Amino acid sequence: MPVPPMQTTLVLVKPDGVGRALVGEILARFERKGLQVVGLKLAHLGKDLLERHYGEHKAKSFYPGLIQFMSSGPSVVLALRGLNAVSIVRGLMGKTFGKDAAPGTIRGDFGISDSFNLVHGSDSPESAARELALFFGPGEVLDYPQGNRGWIYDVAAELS
Ligand code: 3AN
Repeated sequence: MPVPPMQTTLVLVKPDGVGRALVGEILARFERKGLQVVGLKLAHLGKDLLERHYGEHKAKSFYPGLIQFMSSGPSVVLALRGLNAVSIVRGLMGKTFGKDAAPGTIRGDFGISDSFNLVHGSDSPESAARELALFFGPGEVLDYPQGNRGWIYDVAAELS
């Protein structure tokens, strides 16, 4: 069966998501959409790694608080794969601030805060490649068959 062109993207369930016991709920939304989990770990992220990850925000006023928050407890680090995975994840996450995010999105359904916004998702394929290399070592992102792919992508119809 042909495999549609796939993207892999980096998602973090941030310390507020872990602390509020929303990991299962958040991961379920990505899985139910049809994205494949190809990397997953729980990690207490260090400041050095976070400073590299959030380097583009270094000059922003919220940066010290962001690093403090993100290093305050464990996060779940995910690699998710699927067709258009980067934009699909961003859509499921919702707008940056919970108070603005639409109902039905993760941030819209579970938060109001600007700072504690539950999830991170790479904002472009280029960012995804950079971030996946930051958070996952060799062999930690796996290639394996997606059992439900025939239903997710209607591969038979693409053949006809
Ligand atoms: P997104 O995560 O939606 O891509 P970015 O890239 O603009 O948003 O911001 C990165 C992170 O910085 C956000 N997820 C949020 O945690 C934090 N952040 C952005 N703007 C603010 C702000 N004004 N106050 C507090 N935290 C912020």
